[in-house]
Amino acid sequence: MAPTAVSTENGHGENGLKPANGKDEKKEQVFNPFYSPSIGDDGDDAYAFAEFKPFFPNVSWPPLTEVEVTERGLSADKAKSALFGAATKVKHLTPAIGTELSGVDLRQLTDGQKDELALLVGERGVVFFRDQELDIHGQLGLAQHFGPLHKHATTPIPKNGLEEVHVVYNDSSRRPDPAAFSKIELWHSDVSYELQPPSTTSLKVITGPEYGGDTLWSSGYALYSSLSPGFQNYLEGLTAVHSAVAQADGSRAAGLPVRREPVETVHPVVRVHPATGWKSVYVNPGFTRRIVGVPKAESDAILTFLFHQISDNPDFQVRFHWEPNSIAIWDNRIVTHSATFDFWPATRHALRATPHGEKPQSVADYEKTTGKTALDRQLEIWKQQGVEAGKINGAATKARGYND
Ligand SMILES: O=C(O)CCC(=O)C(=O)O
Ligand SMILES: [Fe+2]
Repeated sequence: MAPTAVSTENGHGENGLKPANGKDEKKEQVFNPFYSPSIGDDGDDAYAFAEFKPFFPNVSWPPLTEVEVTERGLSADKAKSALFGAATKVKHLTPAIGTELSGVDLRQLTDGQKDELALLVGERGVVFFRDQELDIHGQLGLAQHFGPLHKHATTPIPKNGLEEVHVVYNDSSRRPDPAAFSKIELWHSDVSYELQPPSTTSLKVITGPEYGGDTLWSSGYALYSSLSPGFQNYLEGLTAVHSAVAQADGSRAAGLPVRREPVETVHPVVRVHPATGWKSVYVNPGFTRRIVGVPKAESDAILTFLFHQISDNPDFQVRFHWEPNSIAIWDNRIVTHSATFDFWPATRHALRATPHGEKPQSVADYEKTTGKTALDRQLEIWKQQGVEAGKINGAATKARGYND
């Protein structure tokens, strides 16, 4: 297969492995390491988190079926008084995306505070916590408050067999090959090809480098708000195909099991967050392959443009430097993310818990089922701040550029 499409979720493998059929076809096979997860580790069993090192069980799971999800953010106190009341500091990191909460112990949250957290993550895209003692069982329990847990079809689970955990692991024994892929391909929304892609997803770093290994998130709300009204309207009527095929092919090419057959699902290009009611662009370089019902060249041009806005526009992004015991909780429905791979030969190890969200709702679906009007986040924020788009006190402000 030509390396035209990519999958991620921390995908780095190595060259020259035997194909799954056991035959030595090395010479004929084009092996793109970007498609394939890390295999094996440094063999250090004395490592404190050895039971969470990557493991690829050779099992077979049936296709996913529809599951019921209750949007917790809809039950939340909009002021988030209980959650913010427990925090010593609430620090927004950029206007578009990202908030760090200090002083909160995620083990102690009440159900009401969890609902408020769901809403906060739905508004801010990603929320960060440091010094968290929450263990993986607590992390799974928190995720389960937001929805039924997702099991990944290809990425590693921990050696202790917890099938709902997605393991992110790199050590000195595998050096990521920066020549194998372009950075734009790494941006993704987790498993967006599923019928009910994830909502409020958490990642805890348990071992990490002193510097390097940062993760970036980009806001789909901000991307939507940045577009012209005509283009927003055009995108709202479109759907796109999201595919798990390249990710599964990558695993098979590395001789790894695919635990569930890959799926392709059509989702709206603009989806509405059920709790905030805000519109967000829902495509990502990792898994979105084409826009349905438009000429291929048009689909390619639009997706390329949107993918570049996701990866190139720093005004939509936040970048987080992890310490051991940092946890990020992001809403996969309205952000994309990308990890950096600049830390070899250090070890970086993290565990993810991933709840299913609802079936993505288009603007038309949302407005029909709720009777509400879907909104542009930026216009709503400006309204709260007492300004209209481009105006202060009713008078047009002069646009300015940047020419330093
Ligand atoms: O390693 C990271 O920071 C993120 C990896 C990733 O994409 C994920 O776990 O969803
Ligand atoms: Fe991811």
